[in-house]
Amino acid sequence: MKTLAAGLLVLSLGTVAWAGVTNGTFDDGLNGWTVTGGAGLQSGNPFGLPTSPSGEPEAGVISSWGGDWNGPLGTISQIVIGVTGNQTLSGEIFAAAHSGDTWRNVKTEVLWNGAVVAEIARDADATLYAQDFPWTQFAVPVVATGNDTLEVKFTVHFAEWSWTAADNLQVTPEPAALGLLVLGLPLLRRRR
Ligand SMILES: [Ca+2]
Repeated sequence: MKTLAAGLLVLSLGTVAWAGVTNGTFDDGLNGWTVTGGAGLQSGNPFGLPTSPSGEPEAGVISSWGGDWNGPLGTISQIVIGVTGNQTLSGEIFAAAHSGDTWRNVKTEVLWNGAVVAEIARDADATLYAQDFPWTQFAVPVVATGNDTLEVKFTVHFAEWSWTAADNLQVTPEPAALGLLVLGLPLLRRRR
């Protein structure tokens, strides 16, 4: 009986792990993501990119003199399935540029169903490099329908160096929903 209960618990945890963002930490490379333009997997502090708070690898665009004035130089996106209702979208984002021309700016944007829900944008700076900037952690409320598009856009503008990156993208139940889940666990235990 105990084995059966444990098996059911593993099964339910497995289901929970499957729903939501696939490979949001990039531990499995870029699997699960649709990648466009110059976006790619980043690891080993490439060209000075600081390690993300949750740990490398990260995904992003790092470029010397590259850019696009008409949009992002690269994107990553995926369809988030199996999650509905009020959720919290969280993650870590980075943007920095090294150039004497401040207008060679950079931007990392996180979009949920096409709307920007988190972003970091910075002018270029002639005296600063990637390691002089912090990663930004964000957590924003989103409404999930069970079939939602998560996208990150990396915009760079021909600076001598541009670093844009993202990591640890997760969708988790908002605190109220999480409370219900925690309340439900003792009920399950009693039923055994
Ligand atoms: Ca990571």
